[in-house]
Amino acid sequence: MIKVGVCGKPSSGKSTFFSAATMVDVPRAAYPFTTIEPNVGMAAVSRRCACQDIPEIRGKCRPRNSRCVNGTRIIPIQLVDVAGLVPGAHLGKGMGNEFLSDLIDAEALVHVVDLSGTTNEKGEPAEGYDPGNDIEWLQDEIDYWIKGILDRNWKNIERKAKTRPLWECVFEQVSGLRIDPEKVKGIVESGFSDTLDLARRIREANKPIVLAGNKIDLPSAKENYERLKKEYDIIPVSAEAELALRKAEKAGLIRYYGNDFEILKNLSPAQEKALQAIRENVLEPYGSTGVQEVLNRTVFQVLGYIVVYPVEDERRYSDKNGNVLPDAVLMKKGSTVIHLAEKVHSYLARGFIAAVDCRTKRKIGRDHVLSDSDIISIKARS
Ligand SMILES: Nc1nc2c(ncn2[C@@H]2O[C@H](COP(=O)(O)OP(=O)(O)OP(=O)(O)O)[C@@H](O)[C@H]2O)c(=O)[nH]1
Ligand SMILES: [Mg+2]
Repeated sequence: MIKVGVCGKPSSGKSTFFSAATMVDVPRAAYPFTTIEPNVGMAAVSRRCACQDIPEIRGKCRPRNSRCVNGTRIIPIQLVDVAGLVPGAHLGKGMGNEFLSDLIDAEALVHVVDLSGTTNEKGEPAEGYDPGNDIEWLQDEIDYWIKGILDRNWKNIERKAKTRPLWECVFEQVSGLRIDPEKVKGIVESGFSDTLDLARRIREANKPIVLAGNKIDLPSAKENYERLKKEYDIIPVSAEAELALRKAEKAGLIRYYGNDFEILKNLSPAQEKALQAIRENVLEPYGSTGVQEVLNRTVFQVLGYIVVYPVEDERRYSDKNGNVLPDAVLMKKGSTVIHLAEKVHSYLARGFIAAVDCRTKRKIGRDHVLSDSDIISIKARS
């Protein structure tokens, strides 16, 4: 399963983002280092469901590994929330950077930045702090953490490299990062000046970072966002608003549509005021709270995943029990039919005979490259 890490300075709203995305209740508070041990939970990405394109099955999905809600397919991913990082963490400041090993196998990082300027670089209360200061140094701290892994093992790497290619020995030490060996080969063979340089290039290839500009509900965040969006690709987010809306929905108070909500029950004046403020300060100006947008952008745009629907019955778009579009599988762009077969079940790959593109009813071979929203039936000897 895809794993995404949530990181940033203390009090930027990482745990609130995590809670809003997973609905797992974890401690959240306005003092630094509320989180020390990592929180792990299931979040989801969302995409228009393939059932929407095919009149016979529209709205008839019976998913097993995901959900289809009003024509949107909701597919689980794993989210990890960790302690806050501060500048100089690699020198032992704050909680240090060793806890980043909780993110070692994350495929991408969401960097939660407090755009409101109400907390300083250590996450302490402040006024008029420039969040522009928080964007770049986090990358350096991650680089130093990877450098730490390399340095601890460097003697070993050098010794082994006497008889084997250097890149292989480097790869062995960083394979926990779930990095593609070919990428390590390319980086090592193109030359590097020191282990920090090597670490930086491994991070760039291995841990893309998506910027979540949090606390956009606060008036001071708006100004900072308008200024910083010219320089950075930053998504406006209100983790707190998303959490409030999802909790209100869970309690049956509202129906939440992502870009707006409908009140279902009589609310107290305070509840109504709070929800109306979310509508005016977040949903209307920004179109959403940004939490789902951050996860979708991370998985589909930055990591380049597509959604593919494997089925057994190509006419009914179902498994053998008649469940329509039972599974939605996240595959890397460029994956082929045989990659899908391997992912669904090893016997499908071993006994592969042919596959059918269920939309066109055409036969396709093992090396056919998959497209987003493909519905594929694989025939194999059992
Ligand atoms: N206004 C506003 N406040 C927020 C938002 N997200 C989080 N906060 C507040 O910011 C404070 C810190 O939130 P946390 O989620 O605990 O922050 P964290 O980054 O996990 O902090 P540490 O675990 O200490 O590193 C809390 O008081 C939250 O209520 C938001 O979107 N808007
Ligand atoms: Mg936290």
